[in-house]
This record gives sequence, structure tokens and C-alpha cells, in this order.
Amino acid sequence: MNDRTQLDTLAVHAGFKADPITGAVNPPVYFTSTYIQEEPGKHTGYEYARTQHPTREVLEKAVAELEGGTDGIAFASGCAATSTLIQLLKSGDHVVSFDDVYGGTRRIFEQIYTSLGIDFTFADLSNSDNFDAACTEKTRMLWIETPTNPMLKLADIRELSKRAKERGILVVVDNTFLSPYLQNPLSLGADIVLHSTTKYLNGHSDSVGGIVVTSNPELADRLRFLQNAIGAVPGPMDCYLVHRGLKTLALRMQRHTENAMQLASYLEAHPKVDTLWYPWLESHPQMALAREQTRGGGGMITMTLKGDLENARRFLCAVSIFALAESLGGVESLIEHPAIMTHASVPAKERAQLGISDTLVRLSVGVESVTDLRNDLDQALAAAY
Ligand code: P1T
Repeated sequence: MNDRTQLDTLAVHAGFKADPITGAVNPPVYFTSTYIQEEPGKHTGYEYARTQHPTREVLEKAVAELEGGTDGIAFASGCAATSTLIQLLKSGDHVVSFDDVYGGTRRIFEQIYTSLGIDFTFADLSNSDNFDAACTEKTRMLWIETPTNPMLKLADIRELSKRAKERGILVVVDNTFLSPYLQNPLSLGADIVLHSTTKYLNGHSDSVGGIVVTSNPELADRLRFLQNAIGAVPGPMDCYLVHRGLKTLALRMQRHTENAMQLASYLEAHPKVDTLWYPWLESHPQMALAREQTRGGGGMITMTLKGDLENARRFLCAVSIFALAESLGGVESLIEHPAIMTHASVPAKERAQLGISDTLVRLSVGVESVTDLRNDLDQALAAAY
């Protein structure tokens, strides 16, 4: 596993040294859709920008290095990466997925691939035994998101990977919530790690993208084939922005984590907060696993408020530094209502089972002054009752 010291340096330098022609310390953004060929089939290794793109390669190499993998394959969004990964499967295959995943991920599984003949079982993978119970002889993929969105449940990546490997099942881990700075699933036994680069990797809420990393050469070849054949690729400017964002990943993740830890402790003791989830707090049922598997709790906090939907609504409308918005992982603090916003596509019955209630609120804690953030939440909670 990369340790923090290595990651501090890698985050700044991964993927690119200096431009060999000019010495520029930042990668050129190649705005081109195609490349000239000397004669048919005689080219520089670059034929067409969906197939190979030098700015995209810089990003792919950088994230692969940060995750401790050999190959990175970038996509136009986290959802495009998810969808392309499911294309590794065929009709009749079965996937076991964590039940509490990003609403858009569940929508891809249930509303797109189910009708194409792929079966999904959603299980509470915070208990690894539920994975065994959900497996069939057709299970080909295990889909883990840890910590989960929005309930911040954890899956034991090492244990589940071991069990999956015994059955020949491919393990995918969506590492969006922690970033490679705080968790490296490949080193714990996963085959593929996925990120919505829209979030912490980019970190500035100014681009949408996705990426997957693996160290398995056959999987990498197949994923490169799918990247080109399906074509859900990111543009050069987005690749540049994410790569630029990576340089401050270590600094940002440290600050997100410090701020979130302090706010979580403060909010947990607040009389208007009912239940709060933050993986590195004593109150989290999986704190021991969190401290073993990750290098920090990250910037996400989930909580239920006392009262009803109307109190939650008033609270969300009263914040002023926190922005009421979907997404997460940017330098600015965001807050949202999963049942109405990010997880609206999850059917109400399943939302209720998962605990995504009307008073559930999710915070993406930014890098602002923690005192200002705390005061903002304090005044908004006061305004809500
Ligand atoms: O938005 P996109 O880049 O397509 O990424 C999808 C995605 C994948 N995985 C996780 C864990 C995610 O949280 C997301 C996107 N999530 C939000 C937009 C959100 O507000 O939760």
C-alpha cells in the first residue's frame, strides 16, 4: 500500500514529469480529434482521439500510480465508468452489490442492465456473510462501495475479496468517497477500483468524469477495448482539470478529514441531531474496520435530524456557507437531502429499508474555516425549529 508520505509526493508528481519538447511543467492540453498519418497505417501511435489521447493518458497514468495499479482507463463520468464495467459481463451473469450505493449506480443496474439479462442482488455487505448468502453459481462480479453513499456503511474489502476470489468473482470497489489518499482497494485484494473524478480527485466542482484502475493486464486490455468501442471518453480539458486537481489531493484530503472529524463530533452532541454517521467516530458501528482499512474518515458526514421533513427543509434552506447542492468532494462545503436529491431514483420502499428517511441529510465538508462551517450549521439548526 502507498503510505501517506509517498502519496504526498505522488499526488504532486504522478503521471507527468515535464514536456520533453518545451520543458513545460504542466501537460499540454491537446485539442484534437485526430492525428496525421505519414501513410495509411503509419502513425505516431495516435490515430483518433477516442482511441488514444495524450492528455487523457497523463490523467490515467497519474490515478493508476496513486491507486497502486498499473492501468488507468478514464471515462466521461463516474456513471460512464460504472456502465462500461458492467459491459465486462454477459446476459445471464449475476452481480452482488452493496445495497447502499449511489442512487445513479443503482439506477444503471436496475433500470438498464436488468432488462439486458444481468441479475443484481443488493445485500448489506457491512456483514461479509451476507455476500456468501447472496452468491449464486452465476455470480461474476461483486460491487462494493465503501463507505457507502449516503449511509457511510463499510465493507471489509480484504475479507470480501478473499471470499470472492475463492469463487472466481471479480471485485470492483467504488473508492469515490475516500480517494486514493485515504484508501487503496487494490492493495486489499480488489481487482478494479472506480472513481467518479467529479468528486475528490478533481476537487473543484468544475468537471464531470470517471476513471477505473486495475493491475490485471487482461482486464486492462478488455477495458481499453470497451473504452474505445463504447466511446464514453472524457475531453482533454476535463482530463487536464482533474490532473491539476490531483496535485492538491493530499492537502485537500487532510483538511476535509480534519474539518469533518471536528464537525461530526460537534453535530453528534447537538440536541437537534438524532443519529450521525462518521466512520472514524467511536459511535460508528464499524469504527474498528474504518481505522484498519482507511487512513482517515474523509469529508462526508450523514445524519438524521429531530423532527420531520419540514425541519430538514428549513435547515437546508437556512445554511449560507454550505451550498444546497448534489455532488461532493469539492473544496466548497455542500449539503443535500438524499431522499429528494441524489437518491430520488431509488424506490421509496428500498430507501426506507436503507434508512434514507425524510430527515436524513448528507454533508460534504469542504476546506473552509471549520469555525465558520460550525457557526453556519449552528445558526441553520437554530432556524429550523
Ligand atoms: O456523477 P458521476 O461522475 O457520473 O459519478 C457517479 C457516482 C459514482 N459513485 C459514487 C460513489 C458517487 O457518489 C457518484 C455520484 N454521486 C453524486 C453525484 C452524489 O451527489 O452523490
